[in-house]
Parts: sequence; C-alpha cells; structure tokens
Amino acid sequence: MDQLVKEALEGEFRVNMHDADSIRRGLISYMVRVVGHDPRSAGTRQWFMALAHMIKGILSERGMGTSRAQYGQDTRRIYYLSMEFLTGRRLMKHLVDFGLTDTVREALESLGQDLDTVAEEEPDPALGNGGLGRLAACFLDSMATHQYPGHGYGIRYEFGMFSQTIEDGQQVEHPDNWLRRGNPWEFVRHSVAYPVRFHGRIVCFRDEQGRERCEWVDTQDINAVASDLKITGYDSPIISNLRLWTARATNDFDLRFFNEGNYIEAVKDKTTSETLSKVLYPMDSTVLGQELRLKQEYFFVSASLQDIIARYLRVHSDMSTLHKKIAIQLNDTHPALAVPEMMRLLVDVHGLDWDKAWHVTRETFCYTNHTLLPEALETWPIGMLEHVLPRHLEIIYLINHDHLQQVRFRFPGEMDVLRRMSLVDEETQRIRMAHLAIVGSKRVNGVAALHTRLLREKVFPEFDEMYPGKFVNVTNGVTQRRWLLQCNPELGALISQAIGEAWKTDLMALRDLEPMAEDAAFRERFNAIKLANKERLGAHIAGQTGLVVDPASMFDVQVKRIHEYKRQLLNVLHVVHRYVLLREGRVTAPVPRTVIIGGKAAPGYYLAKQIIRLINDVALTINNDRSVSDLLKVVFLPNYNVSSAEITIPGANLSEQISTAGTEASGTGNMKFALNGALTIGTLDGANIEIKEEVGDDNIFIFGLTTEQVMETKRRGYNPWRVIEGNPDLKRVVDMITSGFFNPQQVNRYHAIGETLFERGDQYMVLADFAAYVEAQNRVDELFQDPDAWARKAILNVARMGTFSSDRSIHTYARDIWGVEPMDLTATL
Ligand code: 26W
Repeated sequence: MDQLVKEALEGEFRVNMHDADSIRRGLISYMVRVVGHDPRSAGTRQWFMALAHMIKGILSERGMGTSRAQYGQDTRRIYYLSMEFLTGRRLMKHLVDFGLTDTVREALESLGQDLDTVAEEEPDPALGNGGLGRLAACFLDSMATHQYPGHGYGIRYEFGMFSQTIEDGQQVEHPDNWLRRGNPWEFVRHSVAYPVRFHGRIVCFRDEQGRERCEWVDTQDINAVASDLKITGYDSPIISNLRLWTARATNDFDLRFFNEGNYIEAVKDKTTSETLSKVLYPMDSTVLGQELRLKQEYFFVSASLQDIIARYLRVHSDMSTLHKKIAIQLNDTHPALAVPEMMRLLVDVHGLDWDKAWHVTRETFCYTNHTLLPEALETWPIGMLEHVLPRHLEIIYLINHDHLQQVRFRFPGEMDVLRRMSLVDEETQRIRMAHLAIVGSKRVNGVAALHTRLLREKVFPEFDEMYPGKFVNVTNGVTQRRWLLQCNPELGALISQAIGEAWKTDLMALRDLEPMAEDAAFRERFNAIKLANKERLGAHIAGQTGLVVDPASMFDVQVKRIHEYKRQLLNVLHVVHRYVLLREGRVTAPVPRTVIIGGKAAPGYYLAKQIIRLINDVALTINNDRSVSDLLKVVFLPNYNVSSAEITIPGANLSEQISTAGTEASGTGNMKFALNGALTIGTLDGANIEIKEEVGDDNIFIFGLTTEQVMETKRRGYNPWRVIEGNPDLKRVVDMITSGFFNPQQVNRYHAIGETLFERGDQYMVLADFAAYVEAQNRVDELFQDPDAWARKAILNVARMGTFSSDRSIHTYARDIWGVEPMDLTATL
C-alpha cells in the first residue's frame, strides 16, 4: 500500500474510468485530497466517500455538457415540481448508468474493499412517503435516459421519512438524520438563493399608465438556497438536475429586538424560520391543514418559479411567451400554489395584464392527481391563507371570479354545480386545491385507466364536461433500470442472455421472452435465481428480525404504506384463517408459506398502527406454535424503504395487491413485483386491471368486488353483520382477533378493529371480500404445488410487463401533455 499511495499521489488527478488500475489510483488520490484520510487506515465509510466524490466529478463534467447543449438547442424544458422524491441510493445507480460496476468493483477489490459493502455505507435519502415520491424518481430516470430536457424541484428535508422500529410489537418512529455524516452527492449553490415572502399586506395603486397595480409589502422573508443532485440516465449523455431547496434565515435581523439590545431574541427568530425545510410530513393519505405545511408548499413553489423564470430570462426577454419554452408538471396538489404564484409574478412583478398572464399560466401547468380518497384532497382554510399569503388569496378569488362566470355560462341556473365547482368551499370556508390545479392547468391526468375514469365520472364530472379533452390518462410505470437491472442483476443477465439488451431502454422487448416459458432449461435457471433471491431476502429478514424463514416456502409479500384501504387487515384475516385450518388439520396438502408484511403507518393514524401491532401479535403466536412451524410463518419487516424494497421484491413469489376496488389510484409496487417474476393476487383496482389485461387472466389471481359492485353494495346498504353470520370461518377469525386470542395479556387491545368492521360499517369491505380472497389463495396454493406451471406463469408475467415501464409513461407525457420531443445530444457531446 505504501508504494501504491506514493505512486497515486505522484500521478495526475484525472482518472480513466475504464481502467481498474487508474480508478484505484484515483481512489487513493481522492481519499487523500478530498476525504482527507490516510488510505492505509481508511474504512468502508471513507472508501465510500472517496468513490462518491470521484463519481461526482464525472457527474459534474458531463452535467456541464448537457447544460450547454440544452441552452444551445433552446429546447422546451420540463420542470417536475414535487414535494417528494424517493431517489434511492445513488452510488450503484450511477455505476450502472455509466457501465462502470465491474471496473470499480475490481479497483476496490485491489484495495481490499468489497463494492457491495462500500455501497451499504450510503444512507437512503427518504425524501418522500411512498408511491408519489418514488414515481417522481422513476420519471427523472426515464427522462434522463431518453434524453428529455426534464428537471426536478423539491425540498431538501433535513429529516426525511422517519425510520421505523418495532418495539413490543408496536411501531416506534425515529428521526431520519440522513445528513448526519454529510452528503457527498450534493452541490450546494450558496449563490443560488431566492427570498420567499410570507405574511405582510397588499398595497394597490395606479401606475403611470393608469393601470391598477398591487404590491405585497411588509413581508417576512426566508431565503431558499439551492442544492443540486445530478440525475443520470442509462447509457445516456444527458445529466439532469434535481434542485432541492433549503430554508435559510435572511441576513437582516429583526430590528425590533435588535434595537432593544436583545441580540439572542433576534437570532432565535431567524432560526425558527429555518424549520421550513426541517422535516417531511410523514402522511400520505390525510391532510392536517397545518400552517407549517402550507408554508413548506409555498416556500418550494416560490423558489422554484423564481429559478425557472430566472433561467428563462437568461435567454429570452418576453414573459408572454414563457409557456412556449417551459412546461411545469404539478405532482399532485402539493405545489398547486404555483398557479397563483405564477399569476403574481407575471402580473405584479413582470407587469403583464391579467388575461395574458392567465393564458401563459394555463398553457404552462399540468397537474397529476394521485388519489381518490376524499381525506387526501388538500384544502386550506381561507383565514390561514389570508394570514400567510394574503396576495395569493386575492389572486385565487380573482381566478375564481372568472371561473365561476364561465361555469354560470356553461351550466346556467345550476346552483349546485356552481357550488361544487367553486374554488371556495363556502360551507367550510376553505380553498380547494385540486379545483385550483384543474382550472390553472392545460392538462389533468390520472395515473391508471380506472383512476382517470373515476376522476372524470365521479370526482370532477362537471370539470370534465366543461373542459373536454383536459382530462387524460397516463398509467404509471417503473424504471426497469432500478427495478430489474439493478435490484435483480441475475435475472437481468438471464434475460439479456436470452433476448439481448434492448429491454433496458425499451421494455416492450421483453415480449421476446415469451417462448422461454416453454423452455425447461430456462425455467430451471429462472427458478434458481428466484431461490437465490429468496435466500438473500431470508438473510435480510434474519438480520432485521432474528426470524429464520425457509426459502423453499412460498414467499407471500405485501409491502406498502399501512392504510385501511390497502387492506393489510384482509391479509391478516386470511393468515389467521389458515392458522386455524392448519391447527385443526383441515388442510389435506398444506403448502408452506412465509407471509411477509412491511410498511410504515402515519404517526397519528391510530388504526394503521393497530394493524401493525396486530400483525406482530399474530406473528408471535403463529411463529411460536410448533404444530404449524413448517407450514406457516409471519414476518413483519421493519422500516420498509427503497433499499429494502430492492431486496424484498426480487424475493417474492406472491405479490399482494388487495386494495378495495376504486381506492388505489394505480399502485406501482404491483408492477415491480410482476417484473421480478412474482404472481399477483389482487383486486380489480388501479393498475392491477391493466396488469391483468397484459398478462392474461390465467396468469394472475383476481378476486373480489369490482368498483361498480362496491358502490352498488354500499348504495343498497352493506351490512357487515350479515356477512359474518353467513361465514362461520370468518366469524371465528374475527372473534379470535377481537377477543384477545393473540394478546391474552390485554384482551381488548383490538377493540378499535372490531369497531371499524362493525360499528363503522367496514368502509373498505374487508369482510365482503374475505371469502373470495380465501378462495383465490387456495388457487394460489394449488398452483404453487406445481413449480413448473408456476414458473411458466411467472416468466409470462415478466415477458408481458413491457408497458409498465416509466419510459412508456414519460413518452406519453411528452407526446400528449408536454408536447416535447427527446433531444438528441448523442452527437453533440
Ligand atoms: C398531504 C398529504 C398527502 C401526501 C401525499 C396526501 C396524498 C399524498 C399522495 C398523493 C399519496 C400517494 O403517494 N399516492 C400514490 O401515488 C402513486 C403514484 O401515482 C400511486 O401509484 C398510488 O396508487 C397512490 O396511492
């Protein structure tokens, strides 16, 4: 090593990334010069830092090229505004994208380091809750890979999604201090900072031309400072940017305190303003209506729009043609304040007249809706808006005034329609953000065919009527680079061997795999890979929980946020039912199963937390009952996140997608599992429907009520008591849970679960779907007993997942929503 270090430090800083020896010297040099550590005593953490900084250098070099080429071509840019991005770890992603995995592995080996161990040093940036945040990350990947000029804007939360442990069977939340040891990937742009204003008052006056102008004065300001993360695409010359904002106090002290000589008070006031980017709200299905959240939303919207406009003005001067050069996608309503903010900037700051500004605004924004749950639709109290963003409230009123005039024209005399379509909910005195986003956007999209249909028919029917063609569908997708190539490299290699590499950027190519389902040798290799992935998952489970599971058993997996509508409870009911049958010897040919459930509950969501506790109580009883020990195991996998998904999904045989029909907008886990060769048991909900259409009815286990049947059942008066009286097995299971069979030390522990099922009417139809679910699970068992038949179907699932690539989603957005073409920079760079 002494000699190595000497040589490396004598050499040049420049590294040839295609030569392991050069990389090795580069690593030593980065270790000394950037990390500041002696290579002779460096540990994995330091090697991770050295490697990350080295890769960061390449990102920067290539990023500059992209940037120059984009300005050169003056292409229309896409800005993706999202409060959440779940990018996953960066290191392996960049190596895969650059095709450097093998050489870097070799270089590290020569230094006595293992790449996979080094990669584990990286914290997983959990800047999102779940589906919506991960979708944003897949989209950035697809845009970079296919050379679309797309950039992301979000918040650099100091604390991301909490990390979850299970103590005494219950979820405990711990702060996710992911920046604790620094973040080697970010470029902090201290000079890119914008003031974001709050509170204050409005002064209106007539300008020299006699036009009424308004000014927002006496505001309290916070600076937004940019940090950039570079986004690489697979084998792509494009490097995109994800710009995340941090809140920083402005320099001016509060004079009031200052003049009184109260220096400490003045500084304290400044530090509280920095709480804006402190923490991600860990809720993905209910809105709290807290002022801090509103301020977070405006903070990132305002900074992003100022930045977007500043970029535009670097090469253009006419604000009235802004929409020709940019498109802004609103990821749900969280950034919907961008609509009035854009109006404020165009009218108050850039002096456009109202109508012109409104035209530009509506041609610029597009809005994606991700949820049908009424409790997840954002509304803000008028009083709060008036206090925090007085000018924006005025602008919203002006927008609403014009909007309602058109509604009156379109639906004359229909007061009910008027009331429903107003941006203001008069009853609750709140502003409806989805309405604002719809009115302010050129296109509105749902995320799966069923979801878009329900949006158009049930949630916003009058809007759909008033704006024909505004509502469009773009079914979600996932990136095969992370969710196959990277997380399941063995299967990726097997596929490439069989059909070539095209699938990596054109997932439809997987179709060529179909004949392989009939190839016995291929099936054998496919099964061997699945088994190896199950062993890896088994080791992960053992590491996380201490439980030993049998990789030969069926791995039945449900990982996602815990929510009543996703029906983890239905899964538990089936597990308990199975347990009862096994104990009573009522199963003739039992199929060994390991049921794996993972996911986080929002900290204030009592019932979701009870469900976690119930899973753990049930697991404890079953796992300690030797009479079923070879046949049934239950695992609650703690702290489900992107990194653990990368281990969990490739190891699944069965994918649980069992939400009540009409509640899950799309789901994206469903796609990841099928792509990795799991079979789906699922309802006709979200994208499951499209998955079924692609893979064929014989290759998926569909059960339960359809959306229409759910609605019809409710309309006729659904009675959970009646269901349970007609099904003694179900009654037995529910009795066991609610009477304390699994928790004799506190028998009324699951009182609330009984309450939601009966007193509150089983809103999500868990009981109604139980019998059909059990019947579908029996079909699953039967098929699993024939490994060859199972493998055939699993291979066909993989082969038919082509359409569920986020590349397809992005091409659709580009064509139908943004109207942009991919750039071709391959020649330029
Ligand atoms: C303000 C609280 C809040 C925060 C986040 C409400 C709602 C959300 C998101 C919209 C929740 C979410 O992640 N939705 C999921 O989006 C995925 C990507 O489109 C879909 O696949 C899931 O079905 C949907 O639940």
